Amino acid sequence: MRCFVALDLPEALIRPLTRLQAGLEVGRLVEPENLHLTLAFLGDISDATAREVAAGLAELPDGPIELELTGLDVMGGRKPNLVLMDARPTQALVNLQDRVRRVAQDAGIHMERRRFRPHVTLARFQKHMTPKEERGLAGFLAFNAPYALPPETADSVSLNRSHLREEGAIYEPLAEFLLTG
Ligand code: 3AM
Repeated sequence: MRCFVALDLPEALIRPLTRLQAGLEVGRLVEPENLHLTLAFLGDISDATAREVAAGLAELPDGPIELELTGLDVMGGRKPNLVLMDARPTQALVNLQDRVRRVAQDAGIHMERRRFRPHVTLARFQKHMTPKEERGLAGFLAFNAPYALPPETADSVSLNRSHLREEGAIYEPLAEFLLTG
């Protein structure tokens, strides 16, 4: 199973994000129920390993965290393939990500040492954007450039399975863990 661990978004952030997405007329939008902040991508793991990760995540509670989305950006170099909202890498968020990585490593998963850039993906583009998509994206960014949201409390982490489909990935929550314990 292709799995990842995410910080679930508070309702109060989902509404403004879907409103923002509505202005993006190109690319494939992430469905409201699929909006999330990835804490760790686990890759292809067995059921047994997923259960081990779930057991570790159940030990996570350390209190809810403040999640602040600070700005709209694109990722993917000269040919961006993601539109995202960056999250402020607060100590609490970085610590949470560290602890989730440790849970994954303890379950025997090899974790790549990539710099953590916390973000919420809003839309994805095909590898090669059409000129129309490039213009649409440029217009959207120019119109919405300084876009930040006030901090909101995030209180749950989920273990998800990602089903890759031609029409886009479908995320299936396998387990949810409240940070409030
Ligand atoms: O939802 P976001 O964009 O944060 O990009 C993938 C997505 O992140 C990421 O895991 C999330 C759920 O699929 N992902 C996919 N393959 C990955 C990989 N090989 C990856 N992250 C790191 N390494």
